[in-house]
Amino acid sequence: MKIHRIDRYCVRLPLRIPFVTSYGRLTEKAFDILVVTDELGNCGLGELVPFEQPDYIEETIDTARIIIEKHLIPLMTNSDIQHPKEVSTLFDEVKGNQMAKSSLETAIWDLYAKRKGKSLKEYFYDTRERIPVGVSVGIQTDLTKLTDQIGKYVEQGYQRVKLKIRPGYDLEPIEAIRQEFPDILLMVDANSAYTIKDISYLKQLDAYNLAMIEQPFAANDFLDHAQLQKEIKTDICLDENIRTLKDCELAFALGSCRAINLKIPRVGGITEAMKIVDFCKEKGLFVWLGGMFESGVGRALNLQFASQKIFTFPGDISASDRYYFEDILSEPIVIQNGEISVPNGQGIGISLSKEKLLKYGTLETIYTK
Ligand code: OSB
Ligand code: MG
Repeated sequence: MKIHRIDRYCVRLPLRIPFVTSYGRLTEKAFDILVVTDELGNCGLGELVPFEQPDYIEETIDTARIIIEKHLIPLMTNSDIQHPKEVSTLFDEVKGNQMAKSSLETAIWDLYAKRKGKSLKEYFYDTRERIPVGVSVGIQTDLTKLTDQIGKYVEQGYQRVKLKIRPGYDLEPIEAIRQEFPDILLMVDANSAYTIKDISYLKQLDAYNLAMIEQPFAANDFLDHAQLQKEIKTDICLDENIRTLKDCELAFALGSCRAINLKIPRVGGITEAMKIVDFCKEKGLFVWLGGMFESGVGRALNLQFASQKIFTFPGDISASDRYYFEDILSEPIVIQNGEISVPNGQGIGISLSKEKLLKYGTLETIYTK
């Protein structure tokens, strides 16, 4: 396929409620939508998801834009791509920068599926039409407000709650949630806020029937996580650590975790994500699909990928209105009975609302042939 043009919408969507994690407070999500146009006029869509601050991982939206324009687009447009699986190999000479890579790689998958007149999920194994979904809940120090908020999500049908924790905000909110919702599928995510010194403290989390504890320690630590997993009964899940299949192999070999939060952008796109799914299947490592506050484009991609039946655990894939007043799609993504339907158009299956994109963002052309 020939790439004739790449356009970029730079968008900022205000969040309905500020989202607080162990590393900061987010009131608005900035993201780019890349539109890759081929010689026939088909358009592939990709979302660029990194934050503005390098606090979750190193990449930021600014660094990713430079990598895309200066390094990735030239690699992609100087070669004749026959299949989207070639893109990650083409990008190999650029180290790291997975989210930048993913924005283009996933756009090429979308474009390829559209050229073939297929839905993206047709390229995955053993899929279904409706996906069980969960919700990620930010730090809310007023525990009455916290349980009220969770009550609303439970009413809307969300099948799993992930609570963000940090030192000083852990046992108490978990206790409050368990008092009100003794049976919900509950997990916690520390976004690297603890250290090995906290192991004996963290062992108290075993008392709350948590599905898993996500990323208690640093993003580049495998050894301390392995030590904790040895001493604690609850499954440890790695998020920030997992950028490549190699990271999964290392985590598995060392026993650093029993579960992986797989995010397509954090591993550089669909091709690497598929390899990780295969590895997890082979080794019996539990894998589920995470999120990055995506707008409708990234959300639709996540739904296509999560259509694979291996994703039994409700992912961080909520409806458009969980985070945003308005999405940038012509039709928002909605939850029904705790599930979201996989969009069934060609490619990722959705269409953009140009009106909403321009209400919240700007449009520029970043490549022409
Ligand atoms: O740690 O999983 C995380 C969002 C952005 C960055 C990191 C994380 C998250 C979430 C929310 O927890 C996931 C979502 O609902 O999109
Ligand atoms: Mg996480």
